[in-house]
Amino acid sequence: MCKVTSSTPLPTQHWPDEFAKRYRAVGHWRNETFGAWLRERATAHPDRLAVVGGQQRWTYAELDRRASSLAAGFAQAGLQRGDRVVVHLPNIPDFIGTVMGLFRAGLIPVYALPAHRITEIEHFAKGSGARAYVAAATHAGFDYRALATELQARCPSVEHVWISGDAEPFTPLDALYAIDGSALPSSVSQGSQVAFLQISGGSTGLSKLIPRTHDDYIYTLRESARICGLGPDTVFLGALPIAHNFPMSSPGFLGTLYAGGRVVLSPSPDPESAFALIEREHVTVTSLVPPLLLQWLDLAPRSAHDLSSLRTIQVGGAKLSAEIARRVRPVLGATLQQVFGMAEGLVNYTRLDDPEERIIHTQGCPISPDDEILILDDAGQPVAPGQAGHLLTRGPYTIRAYHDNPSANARSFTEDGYYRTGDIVRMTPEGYLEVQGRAGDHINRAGEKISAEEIEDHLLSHPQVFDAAVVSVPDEYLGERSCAFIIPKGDKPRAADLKKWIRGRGIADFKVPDQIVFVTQFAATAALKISRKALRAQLRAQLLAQEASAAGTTAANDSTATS
Ligand code: AMP
Ligand code: DBH
Repeated sequence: MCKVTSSTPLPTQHWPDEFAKRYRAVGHWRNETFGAWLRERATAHPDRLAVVGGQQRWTYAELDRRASSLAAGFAQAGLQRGDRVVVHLPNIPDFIGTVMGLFRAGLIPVYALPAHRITEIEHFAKGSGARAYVAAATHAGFDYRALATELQARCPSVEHVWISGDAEPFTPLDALYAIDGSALPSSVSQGSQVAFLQISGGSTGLSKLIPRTHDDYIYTLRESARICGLGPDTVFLGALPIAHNFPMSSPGFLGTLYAGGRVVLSPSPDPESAFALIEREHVTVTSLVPPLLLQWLDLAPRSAHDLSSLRTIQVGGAKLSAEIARRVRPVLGATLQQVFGMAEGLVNYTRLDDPEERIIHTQGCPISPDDEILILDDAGQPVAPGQAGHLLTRGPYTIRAYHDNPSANARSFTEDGYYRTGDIVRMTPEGYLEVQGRAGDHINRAGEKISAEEIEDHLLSHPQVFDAAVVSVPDEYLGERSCAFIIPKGDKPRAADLKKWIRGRGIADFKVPDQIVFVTQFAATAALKISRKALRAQLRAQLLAQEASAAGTTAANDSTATS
């Protein structure tokens, strides 16, 4: 059952004064807000197309008008400045209309992915103290209205539900668009206030909520748009779910709108849908995760669609192999840009004019001259130049704390405010980062991060599971897949039933283990003393060795070194 709103603190994000002063003095933070810059763009070029999706084509003036209508509608319903609203929408114009409306009203969106289900949504609603939920009626065969009903039963603090599309029994979002919001101010917020809560990939346990301010996020939009060469001619294709931080802000749909360009939304990332839109809308840039890039590279040579408008293909979210990186320009005729970022802040880009080898082999360098980077060994000492170590960072757009989560904050931040990214990187002499792997135990499945612990907890509540360990396994296509090792209790369950059961727990499909291996025990030695981390490493090594011998390979598989 959800906590009531009043007991959930208003999200904040603070940098120590000396940092905040400096970030303002050098012009990173300009007290710009989302509501205000949208109005400025709509005034400067009202008739330019801003958002294209489905049958809809909204100009900047139209987007601005819709944002005001929704802002007025949310306020009329009783929502108050600072209230949190879970946004659970796919790639449709209503996503952008909704978040812009929330910004204008000083409400705080909490971004959920379309793949999330009741368990995750309840966690977000509860953790943020949300008072409202906005979703599409259906998407990809799933009915979000049923989820909304369940959510309200579990979380009475979620008083309002608005639905894009056929809303019964809830209120249609469309009804709010009919409200006249023209008397509202363009913004009621300050740059230093929290604009939204982003979701962490969940390195340990459940996802954490990431409060980002107008000042810090708009700084990344402005600089990302500059680094990526965006302007009025830019046509950005949102192919990945745009609730992800990458297609949202690096530079993503928000960076594109900030730069006065056009956002085209693809309901699905598959190359068939995307290629048709690229041809029709003359798309110039898009962002992909490595497995999706593989699909695009595979289909492009056989596709009848004209892709010649593409200038930049951004790839990030998970490590891109140099071999695949090399194919981007010859096959897609566009410049590859590697993007290594995180919803907590730090974003690195290869620059468009970097030498080809640097674009192929590195994951870029930070956005800001004020991004501070530490690469430390296990003992917390700086590594020698060029050596691999733990990446820690702080800067003008990297958070200093998660929302309302003291234990995660104690783990994830140093006393002097550095964020422990969990990534293992090395730095080239030119100051570019190469991601080597990560220290933690999450699974990076095609860019979606899955916490091993979260899935183990689900498995452990199954009556026929005695113990469970979930590990990442290298996968040719996904980058990594998840494998659950299970010690059964009593009768061994069937793997397929276990998967079905875990899906029935109401979690995102990408979290359901790809592979299940039953074992009679875990470590043969001192099982009680072995750490979870060491156990997972051991199980992964065993599996890889078995697979290698089954494939007749004699070479030791060393891929665990990076995991
Ligand atoms: P999240 O916490 O969900 O925002 O995910 C951020 C994490 O994704 C980073 O800390 C990295 O582990 C991973 N990641 C993002 N981009 C890349 C990339 N280009 N190469 C390798 N790993 C990446
Ligand atoms: O994986 C990510 O979270 C990510 C990748 C690229 C990200 O948040 C970003 C760029 O901003």
